[in-house]
Amino acid sequence: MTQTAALSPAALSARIRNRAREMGFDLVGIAPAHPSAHGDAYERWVALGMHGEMGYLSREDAVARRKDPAVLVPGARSAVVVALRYYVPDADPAVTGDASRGIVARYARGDDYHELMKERLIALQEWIAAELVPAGGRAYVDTGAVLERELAQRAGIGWQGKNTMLIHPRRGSYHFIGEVLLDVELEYDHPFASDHCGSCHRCLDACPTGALLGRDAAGAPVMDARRCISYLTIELKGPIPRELRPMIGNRVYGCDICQEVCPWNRFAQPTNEAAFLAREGLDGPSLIGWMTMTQEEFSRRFRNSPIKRTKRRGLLRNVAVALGNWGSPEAVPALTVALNDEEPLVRGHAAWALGRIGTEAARQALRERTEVEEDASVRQEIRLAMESKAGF
Ligand code: B12
Ligand code: SF4
Ligand code: SF4
Repeated sequence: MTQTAALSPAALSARIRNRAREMGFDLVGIAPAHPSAHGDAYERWVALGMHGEMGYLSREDAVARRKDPAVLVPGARSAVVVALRYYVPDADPAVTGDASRGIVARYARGDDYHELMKERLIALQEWIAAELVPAGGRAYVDTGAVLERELAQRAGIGWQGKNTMLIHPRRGSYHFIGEVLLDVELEYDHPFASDHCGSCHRCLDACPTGALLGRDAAGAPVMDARRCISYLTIELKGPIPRELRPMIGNRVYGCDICQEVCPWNRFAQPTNEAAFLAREGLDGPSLIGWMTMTQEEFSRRFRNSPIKRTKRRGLLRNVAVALGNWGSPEAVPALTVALNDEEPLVRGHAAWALGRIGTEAARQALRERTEVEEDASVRQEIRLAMESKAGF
């Protein structure tokens, strides 16, 4: 412990802000850790079932923690909230319009941010306790029961746009958020009070699945997560609802559309974290190449990558959907391999894609698989795929 005289809350906050910036965080704000001002809005959202199968958002104990940081960290009085930018420009902007290639959301092209940010936040917390004040507390990034965007808004970092993202007026929204909850009193930033969306509704118009529902009567931006491509391609573990598959296009992991169209991201600064730069092959991968990826290749390629979250079967499910949306006969050989994959989830989505392509070779592959397929859900997919085209 190298602390000397007790510092005032203002002096503590000034030193913490400086230290967080020295550690590489782009934005930092400090807020009181009082209960959520929007806890009832959150509960309404959950009651409407808009969280889908993300059970961790609706568990009673987790809801109580989200509504009050002091339930999560007993004695919590302050939140040091940080944001770290992760924007990576497309190496080849033509990818977006090339349906034979997949689009991976920018946050997932490099290393997993959770560990990197958490380590840095723990180091910040340890520095505070060693150098400034004997504070107790805990660091969180994404996975804690914390309403991170509300805390960031309260810490003055930005506002929540109609796309539900936390947006900084000069830096945009391509930032991860993290926080340290502390049991000491600090000097606080002013909350970010204004809404800079105005009459703009570009994100609502651009969302391919209609997941963004605009602001409710209280001004909260509302998303039906069950329709969001990010949910469908990452969080949903089972089959993607058939009616939503055509709307996913070639987004194989997450989605950035409502950020790409947001005018506040025009001046987004590329990340300067080497860890967040796109790994080789993640900037517009060939869908056909990915469709036949083995478990060994998946494990090697996605070590310490956010993409490992879906496991191989989830990623290949998404790739099959994208190939079906491409609709090219060139995809039939790879989809035929996938139709015989060991994972029923992959086989079922490959069947759907082959049904969309509908060539004689695609139909032949489906017919052959029907002879041996034993899984009821895959048999159903094959039947619907065959019905979707004439000739069966
Ligand atoms: C569940 C979740 C998802 C779900 C649901 C997203 C959603 N919009 O709710 C899915 C899987 C769809 C998702 C997608 C993405 N996510 Co996500 N996700 C989360 C997570 C874990 C919880 C969010 C949550 O609680 N949602 C429920 C809603 C109701 O809560 P909320 O968005 O905070 O909304 C609040 C407002 O409605 C507010 N409110 C109420 N009344 C009022 C009134 C006014 C006037 C206002 C302003 C607000 C307000 O109260 C609510 C609660 O505080 C957070 C991390 C965390 N612990 O917070 C990351 C987080 C939000 N995700 C993040 C990211 C990066 C993404 C993606 C960009 C990834 C991708 N490229 O695919 C997409 C973006 C999609 C989008 N437009 O949101 C970042 C966002 C950073 C930022 N700048 O905002 C976070 C913060 C993770 C992190 N630590 O960096 N995500
Ligand atoms: S991330 Fe994509 S699907 Fe989700 S709300 Fe934004 S535009 Fe819609
Ligand atoms: S696109 Fe327009 S409405 Fe949507 S978040 Fe950005 S400024 Fe707000």
